[in-house]
Amino acid sequence: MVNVIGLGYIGLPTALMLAAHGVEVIGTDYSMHLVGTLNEGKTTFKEEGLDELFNSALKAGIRFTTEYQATDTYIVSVPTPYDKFSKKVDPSYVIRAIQEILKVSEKGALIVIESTISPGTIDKFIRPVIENAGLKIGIDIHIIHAPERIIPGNMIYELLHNNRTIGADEIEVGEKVKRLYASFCLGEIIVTDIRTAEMTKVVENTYRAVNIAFANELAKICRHDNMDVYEIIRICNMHPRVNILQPGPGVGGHCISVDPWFLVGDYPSLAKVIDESMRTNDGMPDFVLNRIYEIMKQEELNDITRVGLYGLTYKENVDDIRESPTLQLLESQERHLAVGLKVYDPFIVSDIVANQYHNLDDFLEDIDMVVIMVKHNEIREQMDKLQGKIVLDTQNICGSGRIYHL
Ligand code: SAJ
Repeated sequence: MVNVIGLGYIGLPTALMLAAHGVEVIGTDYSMHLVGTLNEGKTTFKEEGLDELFNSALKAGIRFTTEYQATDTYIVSVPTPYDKFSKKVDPSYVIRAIQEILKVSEKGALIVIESTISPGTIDKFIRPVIENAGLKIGIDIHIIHAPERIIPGNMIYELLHNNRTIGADEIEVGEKVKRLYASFCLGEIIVTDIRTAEMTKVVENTYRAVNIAFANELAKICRHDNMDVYEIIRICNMHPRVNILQPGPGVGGHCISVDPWFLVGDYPSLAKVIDESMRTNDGMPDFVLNRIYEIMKQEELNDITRVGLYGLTYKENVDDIRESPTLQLLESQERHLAVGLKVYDPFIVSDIVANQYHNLDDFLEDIDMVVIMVKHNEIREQMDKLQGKIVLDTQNICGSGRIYHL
């Protein structure tokens, strides 16, 4: 039986996928509310295909509880926040999960950590926890790192199809965990050592962050001399060895905007390009706020309360607002004492910011200028509603009209 610890964005789909493919699974989360919701037969976030997978897993007998289970295999997918000042990973949730596991685990149990951790975390923080409990790693407990790689918005497909990395101390243990994931994973599964697995995960997200920062920097250069950054990137990407990502209003989510900081935090004098890239991305919400003021001036709009931000989530078609560029922009706006921007997002039903709307038509009725922060399908499908509005399109999705870009 596999006990999946942490039933959030990664743990839940992973637990469901294993259960739906014939593995006996019990999911554990410390939140009674979350476990209660799952036990009522409801999922806890929106993701394409998640509800169907949930039903298959329920039929296969998956169970949810707040208790850690006595078993021989654990998958840990608890959050790993980072400290905004030191830029270092905070492994406390993982440590606590391991401590709880050690109280009930069978001798020789496998503990697979899926949570993203900074390179060296297992050596520095996890091994000592096990050793201090008087247990021998490799005999009493096996520690494995199998970092998740799925992208919110396409998680279920990627869970099935992405290649995976498994880091283990002994090859046989790695192969055993590989067989577990191969119960559903159609991609290639590479077995390597733990340090390499830790590093590859952070490097993948760092590569993407640096690429986006490059695109954001190009957007600023092009703005300076009124060039079309999108056309330039489009043409450059026709070169067989160039693949530049898209500029945007900032980089959010709990991955690309966080993981690269682990490298900056651990190697401050070495990770220079990464450090500068992260600052570039983090500066984008302010860049958008400046664009808003510029355009208002140009269009002779004096009332900031007639400007609305479309989109609160960190990216399109998800309901996750962690590190959202829109929230960062609103924070900056408060610092500038220019409070009053209106906000709407079809994925956010509860009230989380001031001046928030819950209906596209009401939102549009009350504003003269729309800032498209997120390219949700809803707005792509209802572009005609933007007619007559001034639009700052940070996502390059609008065709014609009084459109401004980054
Ligand atoms: N973004 C841009 N320009 C782009 C692409 C994205 O500005 O061209 C922005 C998005 O709007 C968003 C942010 O970047 O604010 C991050 O979004 P994303 O779609 O690039 O990535 P995440 O954070 O949702 O998921 C990433 C993925 N990593 C990689 O593709 C290397 C995913 O595979 C990882 O599993 C996930 O991080 C994770 O959990 O680590």
